[in-house]
Amino acid sequence: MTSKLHTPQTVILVGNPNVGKSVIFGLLTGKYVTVSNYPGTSVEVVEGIIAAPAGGGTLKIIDSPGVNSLIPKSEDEEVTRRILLSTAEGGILQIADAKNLKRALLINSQLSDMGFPITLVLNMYDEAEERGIRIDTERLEQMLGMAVIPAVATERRGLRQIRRSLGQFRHREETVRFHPVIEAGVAQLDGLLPEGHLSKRFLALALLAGDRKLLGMLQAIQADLPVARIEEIIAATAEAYPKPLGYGILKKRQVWVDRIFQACVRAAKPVRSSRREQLGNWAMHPWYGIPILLMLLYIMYLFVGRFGAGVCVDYLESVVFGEWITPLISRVLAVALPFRLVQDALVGEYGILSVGLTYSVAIVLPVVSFFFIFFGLLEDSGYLPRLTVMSNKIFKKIGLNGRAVLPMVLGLGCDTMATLTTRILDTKKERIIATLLLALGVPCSAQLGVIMGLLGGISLSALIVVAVTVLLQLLIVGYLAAKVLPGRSSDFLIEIPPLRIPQFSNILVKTYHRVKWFLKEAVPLFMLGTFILFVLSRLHLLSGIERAIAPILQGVLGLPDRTAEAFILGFLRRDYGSAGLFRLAEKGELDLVQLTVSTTVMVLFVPCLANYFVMIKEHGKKKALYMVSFILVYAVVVGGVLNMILREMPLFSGVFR
Ligand SMILES: Nc1nc2c(ncn2[C@@H]2O[C@H](COP(=O)(O)OP(=O)(O)OP(=O)(O)O)[C@@H](O)[C@H]2O)c(=O)[nH]1
Ligand SMILES: [Mg+2]
Repeated sequence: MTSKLHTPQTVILVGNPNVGKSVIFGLLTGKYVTVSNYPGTSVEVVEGIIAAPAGGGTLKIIDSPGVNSLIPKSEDEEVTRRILLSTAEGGILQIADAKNLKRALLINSQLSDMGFPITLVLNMYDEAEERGIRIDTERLEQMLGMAVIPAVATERRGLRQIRRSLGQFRHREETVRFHPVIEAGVAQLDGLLPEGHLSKRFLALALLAGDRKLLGMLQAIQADLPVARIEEIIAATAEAYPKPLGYGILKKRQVWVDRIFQACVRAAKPVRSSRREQLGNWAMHPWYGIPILLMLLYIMYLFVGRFGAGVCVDYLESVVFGEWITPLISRVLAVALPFRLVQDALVGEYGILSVGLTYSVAIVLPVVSFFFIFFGLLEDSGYLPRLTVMSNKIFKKIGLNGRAVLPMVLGLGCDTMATLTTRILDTKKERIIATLLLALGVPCSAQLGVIMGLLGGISLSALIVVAVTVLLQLLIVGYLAAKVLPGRSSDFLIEIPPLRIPQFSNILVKTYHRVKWFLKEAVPLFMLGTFILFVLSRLHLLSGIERAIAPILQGVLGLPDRTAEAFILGFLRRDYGSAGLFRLAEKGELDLVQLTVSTTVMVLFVPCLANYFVMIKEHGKKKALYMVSFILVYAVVVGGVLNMILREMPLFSGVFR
């Protein structure tokens, strides 16, 4: 094999999912990107600029979503392929999980075929060593014709070599040769494909392997692409080859991978599984997994609900805001701005400060922060993919791949982000169902915290009724959507990372960034919502709106008119809507049944504004509108039925007395 040195302007971090690309990106650029212990953390491309190591000029570093193949199956893989297609002068820093070298070699061979110069980082070397895996890196360098750097990103081991390597990528020119029939097809396609920086050999192989989307993308580059002729060649090659072409190409690559793996990797006798591994296995067991899940939920309830929403909120609301901040502001305002209207707008019944700020900072913020810490621990431990495996059976019943559990659980952090994460799902149908269910019935951290802390504090049975009702709706709607929507579901496949002890610093940084995000995105909306209520009440429109929807509120849901306020706030953010309900309950305007019904409707109610925008971005205006209209009607119907049951059935009314 021949190789030559190459200095690129752009360095793309590419690799299988969950191998430490984002940790390395963060170390190289100093820029924050989310790092978690489950595949599919990064779903979008992030860029950073650094000074070129050789001195002079800058380098652009790009972090990409993890891929298992460069012939994409899911949207996140598509994102990575697109960035490879569009980066002209690029070097690849391929990040591999040293204990899973075979998978990395497979994409290494595809990347080489694309024509990129590459450096291979064997990350997670610590875990490979623990498992008795020995890699002959010199031999690997020779066989691959590229630099190979062992690294432990979380301990910064290997970082200096990685930095130095950024100036020097080696170009490998020859890779796997395929069956003569396939090679003949490649040669024929060669003349028809557009000149570009991606090698025509790779394009031809991808087309033969059945990558339909690629043809469209190439057509966008070259309008007069002889599509018919290309399809003819693909068909003729497929005809002449005894097996599916994609299979033949993959098999040959695997032979190449195995040869290199055999030559360079020595595995000691497999060590007996450790206690941590055992715990990891229990966590995904269909039976043992359940007590573990319940225990975690209970710990979460104690940590977020009792401590965060109880102790911390009490202190912040009654002491910090109630005794210090609000009176202080009122006093200052009385002197500085002695206008009744301004004072009302700031500290009145719908005051931006006395209500908007107090509610977002004194009530929702502490709850959300505690949730973020707990959730970060779950993310980094590697529990979430195990939860996915455990719940796969149920999810399969409702037509969703078990992988969809991940976006659902992430939705508890933030539905908007989770809607983006649905990209890891393989089929359109699954993405739509997951997006719909997220918008329908997965409360976000803030709303969950508010409900758990406040409703749980009033009545545990009410909390359980809300939870069971909402879960039931997720199952029903998921099941029906799977039946009604066209399209297919895919097979379940997820890699299970080892259980890891979360890194304190990562939890801290992650929570900090999430809290910052909350302050920046949510708090202004809270204030805006309060202001809208203030204006509406001043213009005497609020009572008009309340009267207009009274037939639904009173007639169907059995709720007082004032709850309209909370639902108006709910359009902006559902957590704020829920907080508004509790405010009414505190004032004695809602009884327990009404609080339970309204809380349930608020969970099922329309997604928050940000989530709605992401739905439009991902699925288009029409589908987003359909989903939201459906959800709105459905929420009211479920609330109506729940109201009837709770009022009429002695079994339930007993619980609520
Ligand atoms: N033990 C060990 N853990 C590591 C190492 N590098 C990264 N990790 C952990 O591996 C997990 C995944 O890291 P990420 O940087 O999010 O991985 P990624 O490749 O960006 O993942 P995706 O974006 O999902 O494709 C995190 O929990 C890291 O803390 C390492 O060298 N050793
Ligand atoms: Mg990542």
